Amino acid sequence: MGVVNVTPDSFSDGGRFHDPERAIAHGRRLLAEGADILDVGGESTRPGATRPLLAEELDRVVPVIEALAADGAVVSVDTMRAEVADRAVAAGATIVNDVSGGLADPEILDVVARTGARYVAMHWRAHSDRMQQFATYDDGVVVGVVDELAERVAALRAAGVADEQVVLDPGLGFAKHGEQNWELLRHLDALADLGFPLLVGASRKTFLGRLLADVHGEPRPVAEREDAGVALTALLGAGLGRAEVWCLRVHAVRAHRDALEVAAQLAGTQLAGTQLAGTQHVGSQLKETRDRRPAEGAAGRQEQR
Ligand code: PMM
Repeated sequence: MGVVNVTPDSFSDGGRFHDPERAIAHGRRLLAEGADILDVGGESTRPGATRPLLAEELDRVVPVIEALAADGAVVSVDTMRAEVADRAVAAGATIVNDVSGGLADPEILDVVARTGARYVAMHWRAHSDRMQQFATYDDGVVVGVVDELAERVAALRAAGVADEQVVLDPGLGFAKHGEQNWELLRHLDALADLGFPLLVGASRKTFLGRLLADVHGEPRPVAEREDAGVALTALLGAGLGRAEVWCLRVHAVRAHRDALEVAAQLAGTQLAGTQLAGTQHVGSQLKETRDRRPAEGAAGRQEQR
């Protein structure tokens, strides 16, 4: 999954693709690099971020989704808002990527149930302006994340969302401090035991920067974390997370794709059968979902993650 942030303030790509035309061009470039999915987002979720207005978010993402979906791309919308999810699906998105797992705007679950879109439920506790205050887990981060994602699954089922629509995500960097992210990555099997495909978003995040801190303890800057992210992709591809990862959300698609090719080759498997397991299979399901969609649509210094 390649990231297309249509935001003026994303921590990882700093507003470079804020203009819709540039965002569309960027999405096309990521497709050419081998992305299976394009994740279009209009709200930055870096720690400390304030939220855009609904109208701003819609203006940012809808034209980009329309253009990329018209190209035939599988598009996901990165939003916490029901209204944005609804309009995005009408514009051609087939996946709703909700970093709040339905907690920020519970009506998003009704949109997902009604449209049949795939739904990524990420582990989340609070909005970005205060989320790092919530990084306490009484029974450890793995148990906490698994239990809270299980609650989200119950809410999804109650709203009428089918299990086949659901993907789970540990939410690296969201209400988690450095080591907690590694703990989750070492125990992805505990999440996989919930019985859903997994999505992992580690790309360029601060826990990688902290790992590579300089002698003064300063985290490695965002622009210099890519190699560590690619190494992580290769190792997850090789199974070191102890579970199959259905999807990796990354910024520099080509390098990560190459890493997965290497891991698959070394393991003697086909890429689609390993790290991006089910991508082709799921891709055809997604296309069916899109085809089933009703024509008119269903209705100071900033901290880094
Ligand atoms: N991380 C970010 C945004 N959206 N979505 C999912 N499902 N998982 C993530 O880890 C995730 C996400 C923040 O990163 P960005 O600012 O680079 O987009």
